[in-house]
Amino acid sequence: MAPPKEKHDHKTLKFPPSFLWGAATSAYQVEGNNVNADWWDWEQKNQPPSLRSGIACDQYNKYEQDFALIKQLNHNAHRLSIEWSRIEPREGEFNNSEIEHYLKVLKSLKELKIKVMLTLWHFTLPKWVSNIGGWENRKTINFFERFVKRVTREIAPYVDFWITINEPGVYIYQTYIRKEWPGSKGSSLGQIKTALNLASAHKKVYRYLHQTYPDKPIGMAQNVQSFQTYHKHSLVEQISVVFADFVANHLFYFLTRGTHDFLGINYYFHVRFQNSQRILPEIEDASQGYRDISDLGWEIYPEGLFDVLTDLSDGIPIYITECGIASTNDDRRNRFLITYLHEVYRAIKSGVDVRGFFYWSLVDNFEWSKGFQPRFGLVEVDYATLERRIRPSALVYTDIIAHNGIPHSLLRFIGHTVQAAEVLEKRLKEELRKKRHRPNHK
Ligand code: IFM
Repeated sequence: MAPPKEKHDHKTLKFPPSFLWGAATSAYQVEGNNVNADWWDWEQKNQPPSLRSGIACDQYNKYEQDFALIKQLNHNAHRLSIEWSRIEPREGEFNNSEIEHYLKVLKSLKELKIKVMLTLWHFTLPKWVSNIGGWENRKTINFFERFVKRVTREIAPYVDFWITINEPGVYIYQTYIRKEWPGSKGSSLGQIKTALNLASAHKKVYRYLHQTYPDKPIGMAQNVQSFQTYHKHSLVEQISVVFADFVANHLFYFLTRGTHDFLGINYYFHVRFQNSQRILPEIEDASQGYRDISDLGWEIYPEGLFDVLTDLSDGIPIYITECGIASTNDDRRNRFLITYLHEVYRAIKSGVDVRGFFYWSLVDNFEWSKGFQPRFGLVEVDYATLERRIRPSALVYTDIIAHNGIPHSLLRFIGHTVQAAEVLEKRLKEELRKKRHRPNHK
């Protein structure tokens, strides 16, 4: 595929040639009317109408329009998923017209010369699978494998990279620990079974795809997080960092070792452990005053991306399969893109083999139990009319793509970030000073 036309500028921080630049979505979050999925029923029972997915962005019908935007914005790659519950709405009954639909979707990306990264499972299950216990039931592994075999037979010619499973850790956390998502039976054993079955499903499907389509790299999209202690010399906080890093960032890779052609990394979270009066340390709430945060209260911490990339790098290529910010008025997205990509650049310069970046998300979409309020899109969706409007930050990303790197003209934003960081640092110091003077501060 011809790379986007590059602009020459000696001061540009250049990325490797043939770097993939794109955005990501998932079927349930953008398509609309996925009535055969477990989420659909759960929403009708548990969520007020404003938090139900409904027609979502209607991308099921508007995919050509959205893909034209991808082209217009100069992306050379796109990550998307297919919806199992559409393709196999009842056990063993495959809906050919839905397979046809996805063939059209994928073909239209290929006609635009866009590299396709396809996710085979992104959080939603057909109702009939959820009725037998979902991923807690070992049978789901074989059902998933059968689905993958059936559908990839047809769509494989239009796919360049496979992602087997999206964010197994987040799925378990939201379903079993937070209990904010459908599927929880509330048992810790269920949690463990789910983790092991997801790992087995990845391995099974990896082996099948690897053998059948040897030229198409396969990975898993993992939510990885950067961790930090709040007080450098707190042993409890140090232990928490090591433990959390293993569970969140390494456990799934460990369970599925040997079955990754690349590491797919979704990066959103920087976590600071803060020793408290309790036995276990607390996680600092970044929205309490003096951190730079997104609309969801998630800390904006670009350096964490450098840390996880250098930590996970072990010779396997890495694709950043998701990284994005919820910002309704788009005010922080420019700086987000530049500073996070600057960290990717630094990681590459340090020897990490990063080969692509997929911003989350192309368009605003259904953010699961939080509904449509969080706005992650490079493109705004007006949910009343379903009209799409390109946000200014999308053009900053386009500029970066056109330079295949960060041009000098954009680097000045990083200067602003340094200033902003200094302001935050002063506020933090002040906060710590106040804390030290609190009578019961340890
Ligand atoms: O919207 C989600 C996506 O489904 C998985 N990764 C994180 C995104 C933002 O929360």
